[in-house]
Amino acid sequence: MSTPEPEAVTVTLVRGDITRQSVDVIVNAANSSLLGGGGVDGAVHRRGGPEILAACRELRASRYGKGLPTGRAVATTAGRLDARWVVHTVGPVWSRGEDRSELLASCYRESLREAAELGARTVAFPAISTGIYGWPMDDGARIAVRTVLAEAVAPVEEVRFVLFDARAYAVFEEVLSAHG
Ligand code: AR6
Repeated sequence: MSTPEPEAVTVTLVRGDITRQSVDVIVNAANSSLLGGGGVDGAVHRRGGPEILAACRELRASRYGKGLPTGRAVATTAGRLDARWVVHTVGPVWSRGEDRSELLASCYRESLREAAELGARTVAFPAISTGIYGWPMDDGARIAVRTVLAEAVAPVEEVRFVLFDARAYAVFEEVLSAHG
C-alpha cells in the first residue's frame, strides 16, 4: 500500500491590510488577554466589530480564565470581516537573551491546526510578533515560511501572508524564493 503524497499548500504574498482580505480564516496577532490591543489586533477588532470581542470575553470566562498562553491559538467568529473565522494567536515578545523561536513556530502550527479543524481552505497570516513584539522581520519571515510549508495540511490549500509594508513584503519574497 502506498502512502498518499501530502497536498502541497500554495503560499502567496500580498501587501496590505489583513482585515481587508477575503479568506476563510484571518489570523490575529493577539495578546494573552484576548481583549484587544494595537497593530493587527486593533485593526481586527475595529473592523470586525463587537461580536469578536464578545466571543473573546466568553473564552476568557470559560476555557482561558488566565488568558491564552503564548504559542497557542483559538478561533472565534470573524464578525463583520469578510472571513468565516478569526484565529487568535499569541506571539512571543522578541528577546535578545532567550531563543523563543519555537514559540513563534508554534503560533503558525497551532493556527493552521485550528484552521484545518474548522475546515478552512484559505488562511491569511500577518507577520506575527514582528510589530509591537519586536521580532526581527527576516528571522520572523524565515520561521513563518518554514513552518507553514512544513505544517499546512488539507483542507488548507492557500496560506496568504499579508504584509503591511514594502520592506516586509520584500523580506518574505526573498525567504519564499529561497524555498524554491
Ligand atoms: N494588516 C497586516 N499587517 C499589519 C497590520 C494590518 N492591519 N497592522 C500591523 N501589521 P503587530 P505583534 C503588521 O504589532 O508584533 C497588539 O497590541 C506589523 O507591521 O500587530 O505580534 C497585540 O494586542 C507587523 O509587521 O503584532 C499584542 O499586544 C506585524 O503586522 C501585540 O500587539 C505584526 O505586528 C502583538 O504584537
